[in-house]
Amino acid sequence: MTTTTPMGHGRMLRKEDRRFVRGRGRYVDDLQLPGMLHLAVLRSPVAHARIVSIDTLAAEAHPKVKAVVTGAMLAERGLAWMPTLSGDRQAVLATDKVRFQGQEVAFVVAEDRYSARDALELIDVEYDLLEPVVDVRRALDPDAALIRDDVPGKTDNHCFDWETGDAAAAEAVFARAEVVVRQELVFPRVHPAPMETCGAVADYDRIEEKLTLWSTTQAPHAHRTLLSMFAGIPEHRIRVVSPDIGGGFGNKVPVYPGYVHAIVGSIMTGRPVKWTEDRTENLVASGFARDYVMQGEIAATREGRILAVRSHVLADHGAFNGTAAPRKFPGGFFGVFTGSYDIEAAYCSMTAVHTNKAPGGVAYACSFRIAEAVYLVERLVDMLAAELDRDPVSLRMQNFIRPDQFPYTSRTGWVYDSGDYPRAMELALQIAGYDELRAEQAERRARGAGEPLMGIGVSFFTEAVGAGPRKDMDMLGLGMADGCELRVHPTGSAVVRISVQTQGQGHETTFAQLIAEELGLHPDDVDVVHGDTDSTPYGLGTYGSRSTPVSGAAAVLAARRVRDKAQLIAAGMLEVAPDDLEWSTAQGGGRFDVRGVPGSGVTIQEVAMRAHGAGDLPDGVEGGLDAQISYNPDNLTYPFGAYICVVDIDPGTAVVTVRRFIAVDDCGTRINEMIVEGQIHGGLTDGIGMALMEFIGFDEHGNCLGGSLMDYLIPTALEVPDWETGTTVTPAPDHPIGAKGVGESATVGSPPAVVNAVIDALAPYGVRHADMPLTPSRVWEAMQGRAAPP
Ligand code: PCD
Repeated sequence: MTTTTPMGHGRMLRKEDRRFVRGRGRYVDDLQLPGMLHLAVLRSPVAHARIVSIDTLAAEAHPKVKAVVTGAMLAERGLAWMPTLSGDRQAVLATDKVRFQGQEVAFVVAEDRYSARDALELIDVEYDLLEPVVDVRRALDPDAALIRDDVPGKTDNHCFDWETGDAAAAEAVFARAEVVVRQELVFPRVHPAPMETCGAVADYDRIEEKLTLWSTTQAPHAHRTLLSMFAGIPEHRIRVVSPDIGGGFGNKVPVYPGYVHAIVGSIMTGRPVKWTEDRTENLVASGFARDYVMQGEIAATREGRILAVRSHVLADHGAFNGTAAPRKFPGGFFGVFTGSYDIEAAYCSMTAVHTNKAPGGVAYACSFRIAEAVYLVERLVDMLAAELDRDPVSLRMQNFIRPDQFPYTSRTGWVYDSGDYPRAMELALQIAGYDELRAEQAERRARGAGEPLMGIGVSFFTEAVGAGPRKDMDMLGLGMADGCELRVHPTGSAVVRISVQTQGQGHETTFAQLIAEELGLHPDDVDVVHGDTDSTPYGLGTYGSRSTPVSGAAAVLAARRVRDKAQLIAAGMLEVAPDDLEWSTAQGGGRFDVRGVPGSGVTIQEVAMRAHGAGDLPDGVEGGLDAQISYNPDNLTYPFGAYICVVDIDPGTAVVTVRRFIAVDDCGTRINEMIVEGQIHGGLTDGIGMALMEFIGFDEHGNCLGGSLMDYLIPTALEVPDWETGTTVTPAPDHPIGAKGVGESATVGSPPAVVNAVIDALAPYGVRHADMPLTPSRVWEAMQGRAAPP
């Protein structure tokens, strides 16, 4: 359904779907290079153990095996440990100890995938078992085993401490507050679980001394820099290509040992080497998300004026800190935990620890820990509403930051750029028919036992997305800016090269639309090149919904530069002053006309031909029609939204059914309405998954209990309702077209709406809180021993 083309912004089918729906996508595992070998990884079966010995003789003797590599062999070359994007270090292969179940211990390169896997079974590793640290609350106990004895001087399992806000100010407000609500809230360990697992093909050319790495990365340029610094290969001799990606969701931001294995394997054998994870490897050993135990407190007056929010977070970062967060923000953007409310004081302290679990803490569809922050404050506000016997909507309305307060500096120092919260909330209420829903709920409760327990949950969120600015934000010293390079060809079609990397978001469509809108071209006449470091400008990649806020801005500004140059050329062609020209796209394409004389001028295509063609250009104007930009944002963008979830709980089985879900999102100007809706639908599905079923658990030995999709449940079409969406548009003041990021909004905003709905349904049982995932057994437990419904 294409409704508002020919040009620029609006609903438009995705260009990339022409190949995806025909099965012509090209993913890393589709690559077949001549002479390519296959790599398999031997992983630790235990969570914590000293490695006594590794015997690889039998594996080496396998007829199809080309190389067997252990940590000791890497250590000789200084490659046994690599830096993580958060400045920790991580074992490429274990040398001394294994520190989580699934950790990489050795790898085999063989002629085919089956032989490589078979040979793993021929490797004999002797482990000396150590006590594992599994319970995050016990990680700092004096008798807890020391996990990171590889770090000189380390004596306990501390990862980092961090704080934000004003402790004294918060304490003063809490001391005098009339009402204080406190609750421990656990946001459990979950996994992004992209459809495509991680993988790579490395091809080291010994003649050219050049490495090409095709990999499932969300950040090809950052990976290239990190690999160069770590492996000592000059950066211009590394080409990282991220082809089609089957979903990233934050899982493909870290540099994984497997990528390095493939590189080492190729250097050793002189042949291309492919590594592809299976599902269990992806779930057990690649970047997880969340895993926060949060002590939340909210203070208010009896009239419902929220005064302060305070929290302490115990964060489980696993064996190595595999988070990718800007360096100054080890706790990510958790600082937005004051939510969408105008309050007097806030404070958060965070203690992050190591445990014998997979490394991670990746931002799974949230801009660096914003999902956790929003969950904290939105649960607390609901609990406060219950405490004060207030409607959760009216309590939020009373405390919202008002439209006239923007730009608004929060108590933790974040400058919210723009917003109109009451308008979004009201639209959600209207779509939901909120009053009728409450009336229906009252009726059902009055009818009593046997009725499904009906719950209505509300959440309101504000996100901070689009990292940089580079002065505040970097990873490993690399500033968070993004590049764009635009070339308009003589016949007026264009190629735009961007530094961000799409994983399904539709950049090949939306970036073409951005350029088309600015230059008056049809989006089909603009091709988007991305994901190849050899042919795109530098930038830090796609995560934290930063592509539109950062790279999208770069694209618009590059197009405007091209248009400015086109204006000079057009003025020369028409023999008038540039200021006498008027730009328009009203007649189906971009053109410059002499002011006040429509139709008198030249089209953008004619200008493009002149820019490259015969004849003189105005003085000082170079030939060609190109521009290049590296965009450093002034601020983040702050999308927001109002969500309402309606659930029914079967009182006999405690199964939760999401009956309706209303989502009003404001991401400023929308480039492609249809893509934005798709992003929201996907994110809402993620949110229902986290709220109701997703959970990576461990037994007391540190065995991962979520290692397959039979155990780690993710939602399907059967568990989700028909989404009801609504839109408000509050343009971002610092973005050239007013767009804010949206890719993660729904994942961030929806879990508290679902949990609030479930708790609301259980109100007659006196249930105040229950932790995610709200599986039937958890809901059932919450209902036990409590008052039955009337
Ligand atoms: N848009 C529009 N408008 C506006 C905004 C936006 O249109 N205003 C669109 C664009 O263009 C794109 C999309 O939408 O296409 C999105 O965007 P953004 O928000 O900017 O974002 P990005 O950066 O692009 O992306 C990223 C995100 C993230 S971050 C995540 S998680 C997820 C999301 O994205 N992932 C994914 N979504 C998605 N989808 C898909 N399909 N797949 C995937 O994987 Mo992270 O941090 O990584 O965790």
